[in-house]
Amino acid sequence: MQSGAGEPVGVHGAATLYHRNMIKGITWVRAARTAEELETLESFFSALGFEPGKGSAGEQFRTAPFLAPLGNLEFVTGKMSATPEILIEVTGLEAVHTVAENWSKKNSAAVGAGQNISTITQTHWNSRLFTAEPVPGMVFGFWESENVHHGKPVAVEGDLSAAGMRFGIVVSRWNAVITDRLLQGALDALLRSGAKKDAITVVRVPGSWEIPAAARLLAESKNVDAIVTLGVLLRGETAHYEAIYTEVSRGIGQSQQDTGVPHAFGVLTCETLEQALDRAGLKMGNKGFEAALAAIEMAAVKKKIVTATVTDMTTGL
Ligand code: DLZ
Repeated sequence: MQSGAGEPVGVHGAATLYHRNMIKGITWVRAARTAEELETLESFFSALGFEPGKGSAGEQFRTAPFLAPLGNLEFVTGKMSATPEILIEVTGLEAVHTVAENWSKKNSAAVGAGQNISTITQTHWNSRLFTAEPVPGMVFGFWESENVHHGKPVAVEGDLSAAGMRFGIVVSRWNAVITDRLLQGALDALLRSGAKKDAITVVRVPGSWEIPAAARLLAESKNVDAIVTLGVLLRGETAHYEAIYTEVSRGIGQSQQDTGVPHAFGVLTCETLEQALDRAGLKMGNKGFEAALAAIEMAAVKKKIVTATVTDMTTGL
């Protein structure tokens, strides 16, 4: 069956049509009993690295959404272990467990928190799981499949561990009110992902125009595994905006291709300062953080591809 916007896209048996384009996502809503509980939950899920969503608030309520890249509904019959209703699939279960335990130790004074991170145990569904109860009565299961390809097409992918890697960040001073925030975001992502402070070199350049040249010098120094480029070009305030943007993006791309060192692109192109602020941490995430994650992932992908054997590279799709 042809797939198109809004059309049925699949047939299971004779009559089961599903409309992939109409289903947007799953939101599980759970009421915190007090504002303090809500704050504890926010603190817990932030510590675990969940991306915060855009919450809402009124006179009598406030929401704290957290986003995950994937959501499923799953129904079960037959053998059902005492599994929490909410299961969060992760990669690196031990690392997540450590973060949860550390959070728990720091927050033992919070409402009921501090006691309830279980040990990691084996499940009967070929996975390992631990449970966390950051506030009383709200139990979350964190699990990792023993099949590393669970739930995803088999592919060579980089993970998001920056441990043992070296990074260069090239950041422009032009519009520093924005680029400083991008820099903070990038540093936050690298450090949270396990990079050491002394494994990060920050190079400041006058404006975006100068980013490619500095990035290339860094890449050619062979002292970094990946580079994060950060700048902002404001259309309204930049004469020859198109020409500058084209050259900056071409130069960064060319440096990446010529040197083989991954360069993440964190140069914002915005109409206004307000738009740029939104993308530097106010309303639309922090593009510096995102660029740094891309740099980590690409450095890891490069390492895998370079060191892989033919068997490693056979994805068996
Ligand atoms: C000159 C200039 C202008 C007008 N606008 C911007 C901008 O919006 N963002 C930016 O990063 N840099 C700008 N610059 C500075 C140039 O990138 C460059 O630093 C100078 O032309 C000196 O070579």
